[in-house]
Amino acid sequence: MLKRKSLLLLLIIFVCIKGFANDGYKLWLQYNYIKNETLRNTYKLQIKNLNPLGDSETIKVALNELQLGLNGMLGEAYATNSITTKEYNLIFGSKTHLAQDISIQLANEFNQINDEGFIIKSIFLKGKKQIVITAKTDIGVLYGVYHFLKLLQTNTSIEKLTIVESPKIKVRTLNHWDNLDRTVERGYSGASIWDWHRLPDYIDQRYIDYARANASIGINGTVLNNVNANALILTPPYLEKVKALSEVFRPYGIKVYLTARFSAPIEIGGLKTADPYDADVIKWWQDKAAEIYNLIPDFGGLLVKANSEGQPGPQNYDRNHVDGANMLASALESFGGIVMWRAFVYSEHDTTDRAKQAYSEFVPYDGQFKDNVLVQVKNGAIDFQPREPFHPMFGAMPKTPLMMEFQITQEYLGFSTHSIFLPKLYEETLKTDTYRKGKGSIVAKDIDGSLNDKTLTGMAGVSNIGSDINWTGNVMLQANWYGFGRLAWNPYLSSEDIADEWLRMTFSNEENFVKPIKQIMLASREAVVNYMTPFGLHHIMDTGHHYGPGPWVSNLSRPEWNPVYYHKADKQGIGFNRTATGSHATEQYAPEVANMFNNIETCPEKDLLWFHHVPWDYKLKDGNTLWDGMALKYQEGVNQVETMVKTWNTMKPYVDAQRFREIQTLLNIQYKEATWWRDACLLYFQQFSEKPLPKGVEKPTKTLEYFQSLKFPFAPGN
Ligand code: BDP
Repeated sequence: MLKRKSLLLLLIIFVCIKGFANDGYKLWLQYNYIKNETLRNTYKLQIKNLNPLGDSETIKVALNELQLGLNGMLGEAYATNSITTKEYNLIFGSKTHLAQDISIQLANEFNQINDEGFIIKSIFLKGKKQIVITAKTDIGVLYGVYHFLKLLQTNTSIEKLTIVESPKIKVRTLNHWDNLDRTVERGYSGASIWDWHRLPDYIDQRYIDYARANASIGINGTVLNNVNANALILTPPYLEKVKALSEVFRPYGIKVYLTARFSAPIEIGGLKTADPYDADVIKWWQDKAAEIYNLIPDFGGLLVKANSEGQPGPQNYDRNHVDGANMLASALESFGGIVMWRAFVYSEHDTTDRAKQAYSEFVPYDGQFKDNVLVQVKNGAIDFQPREPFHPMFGAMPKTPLMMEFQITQEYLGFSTHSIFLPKLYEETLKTDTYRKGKGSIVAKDIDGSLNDKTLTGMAGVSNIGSDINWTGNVMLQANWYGFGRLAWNPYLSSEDIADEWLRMTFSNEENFVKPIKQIMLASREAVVNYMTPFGLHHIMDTGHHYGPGPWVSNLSRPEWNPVYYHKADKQGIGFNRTATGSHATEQYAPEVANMFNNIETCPEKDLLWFHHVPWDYKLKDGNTLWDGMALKYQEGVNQVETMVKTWNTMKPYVDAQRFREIQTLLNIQYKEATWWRDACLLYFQQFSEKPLPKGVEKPTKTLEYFQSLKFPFAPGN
């Protein structure tokens, strides 16, 4: 028996070393065999025995993960044993199960953690060295176990450990824009992973691996369905399916949430109205909540898109956002549920400036929402562009919990073909100063509640996950799922550290690999801004599907759906005047910020055309005219992708054949599409600037008419 086991292990090791096909399914939980013998032996010396405390489902999950990880990385078959027999135990369990002589040693650390936090500490017990992973709850222990495995995955010393960690944000969710027919709105990684038809009976292994991946980065909630909601999800057959998923996720600390279609009482309840003041409607939601909690006692709550892009909402009945949100919040509150009410609203009747509408509609309601309501705000005021200034709502509602909404799926950033490292974008928003309470009032402080002592806090990421074998359509984009989770745990982390650990866990610890690839990842966000929307340009993607350039589009029924509305290029110049001489959008920021944006001299050049209509021959800081500078930026973006391609091409020795080739192919496509963006945009804007391309910018090889003729009737995600 033992012999067979060791043979199997040898085989696994052989496969790992030889680098057989790796399809990316294992994400950052690769647990590759540690080839460096010295390091491996140091780890083995310090981990002899696994000692789980307690036998909850979560502790079983933690044990399984440790065995999977340690067996893979150290090539040992780890068993469990009782604590005192040997030294170098790895003890893991919650505080209630700890022996007194251990918990006494950790009293100080326990004071520093919250319910989801954890402690990893090297201690001495009866003169023998031990490592303890503990927490106030079993979920905390599981988070600690993943952190411990990460130490080994990133080849970090475990000699003298004192790690004390707690999440800084409470609600850390993925938002799946998944439909019940398994299409995914703005999804570029295949179909929905939720196999609704075969649920509740068939539990796909994917659900378990999805939960593992999320728990490993601290994501504790998942909204299963699209914000453009279908009321059917709230009917009994679907709730049974949701219940089945909740049971898979529970041991991993992940709660399920659903989106609520505001008109559900009419559509599935047979009522005549969905008016939040109507007694029958109120009762209908209360009964629905009771029905859900009866099936799923730890159900997280509801996410609502109301009165936005055609979705029904309280305004259909002359009520407001507070009326709608509070009605649902009342139904959920006795069960501990929350309402995440989205601030993504803009109306076709307001022709002034779409960027101003969410702030105008929501800020006056500050302090009126119930305690279990979060207002979920996109990072910028328009819509998930490659770059947007931070949303003016951040910091502006001191009495209302604002939940950050980032997009992980790349609706406006080239879909899943473009390898863009998004934590760089997230970090930029989180670290920006709102000046709402003086200097240092950065967005992250509003999100984690510290700016105004908010206790309910949250961050949501619109998922990029689908049925593709590698989950995200491109292995490089797994980093965005990973990075989102890490920032939801701690919004002060640096994107550089996130890239570093992700690369080591996903691919290799070889410095010759990590260093150059980290560099291209960190540059990739600026690259996409450069080749798509430099200097604050935005929303000039082709229409509907948002794939490829379409700055010329001007024929859509709603003005603010047309790219021309956003860039406003004419013979004089280009850009949207949002200053005091324009739409006045800058007034929605704190005075320090408003003044900075208002003045063309102090407005950061990265946001120039977001706030100003600028003459073509305006002198930029580097002495170039705006036209030349813009053209050079487009070229720079293309050059940056070329560097990405070239750098990746030299990485063959460090990456298994399959992932190497897939990423290489995708980067080549990205290069092609970056040149497409450059050529199409420059040819189009040149009609207005009437100036030649400056030296250093390659001549387009096709005509503007050619680019305008391109059609993509079946582009995914639309
Ligand atoms: C936009 C998408 C649309 C979403 C909407 C939203 O184009 O598909 O439904 O955001 O966030 O970016 O509700």
